[in-house]
Amino acid sequence: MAQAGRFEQLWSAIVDIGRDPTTGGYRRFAWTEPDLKMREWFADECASRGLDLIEDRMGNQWAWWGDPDIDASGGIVTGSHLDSVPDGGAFDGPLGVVSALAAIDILRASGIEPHRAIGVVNFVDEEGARFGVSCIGSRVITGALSPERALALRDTDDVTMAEAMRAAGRQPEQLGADPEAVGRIGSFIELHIEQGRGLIDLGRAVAIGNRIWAHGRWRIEIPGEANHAGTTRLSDRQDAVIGCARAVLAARAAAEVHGSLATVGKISIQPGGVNAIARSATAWLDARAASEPALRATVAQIAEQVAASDAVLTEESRTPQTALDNDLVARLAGLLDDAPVMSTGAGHDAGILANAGVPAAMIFVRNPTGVSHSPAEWAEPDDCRAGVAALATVLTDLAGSEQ
Ligand code: HGY
Ligand code: MN
Ligand code: MN
Repeated sequence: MAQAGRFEQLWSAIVDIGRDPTTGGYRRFAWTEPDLKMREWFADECASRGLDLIEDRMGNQWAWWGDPDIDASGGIVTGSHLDSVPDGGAFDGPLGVVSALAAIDILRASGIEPHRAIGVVNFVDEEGARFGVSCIGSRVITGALSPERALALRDTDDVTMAEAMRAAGRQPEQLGADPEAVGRIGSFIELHIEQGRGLIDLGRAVAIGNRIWAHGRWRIEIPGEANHAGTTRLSDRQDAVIGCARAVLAARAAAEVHGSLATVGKISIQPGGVNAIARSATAWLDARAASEPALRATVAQIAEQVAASDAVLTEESRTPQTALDNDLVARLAGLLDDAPVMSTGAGHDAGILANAGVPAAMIFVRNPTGVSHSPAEWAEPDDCRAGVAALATVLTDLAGSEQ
């Protein structure tokens, strides 16, 4: 199928950008060179399709086929993100952007003339891998995150987001809520690789996403007393790493009690000497649950447990349990041969937009490994093509068109 070639051609152009040759994982952190290369690739592909590319105040890239401003109800937008977690997989984010471009190619090859503008978006810094807060691009433009807080976020080299954006040739002082950009979205459909095993077990290539679990990130700061590892009696120690270990085990215990998920995937120990008892430690907690009460109870239990180490727990970001748009989900189910409908514990820009009142839904593509945020993440070419075909069907229907 000619269009299949377009998907492979798009995919092969980015597959090496930001990939670590030793782990096979990707390091495409916001505003770093790999991210800028992905943004440039996106701009070139949009230009080659005659799409009008604009950047909003946050640096999100929007490529339009048709003018979204002529229709008060806005355009039909699809897309996702191009940044990654450390050693992330190839598909988380890019599959949604590549599939959006490939779906437009299918519509054009079929002679479709959309009655409503169709947009493709690349949301900046969805993973929050560099500055610690996820979905920055969609949170800032919807007003869910203040520009002051966003610009002051720092990476592990103490570089602020403002400095990183400036170094990438952007004007961070413009950053802020962008009702104009958000107002152009009539509906948002995000295609994303499934980050779990649902579709394998169901034997289907594509599902529809209707709900996103409540989730958030908390920083746990544990104090200690620096001292010599070889001369300090155990009874005289205030070892921050012991407190850190308690936090990690408390997270797992609370998740087991409340049927939620709690993870500590990042720890920083100061000063970090092999023969020095740590003066402080920081652990970042990622907690998620299918319901708000379960998430609250999980975090409360962890907070209680870490208090014993005089630790301070601070919320860094939070997304409430999010129901995507029921009408849109039902319409997609009708269009996609009654594809299964499923919730996800993974956060997405679609969820941030939904919480800002934008009708949003998701399309998931089967991941035979069920693994994500890891180089092991995978999607078969046929399933990728099934995702593109599903997206093309949905865009054709939503953009209201005739051949
Ligand atoms: O963390 C998440 O759920 C998403 O990958 N940002
Ligand atoms: Mn992700
Ligand atoms: Mn993602």
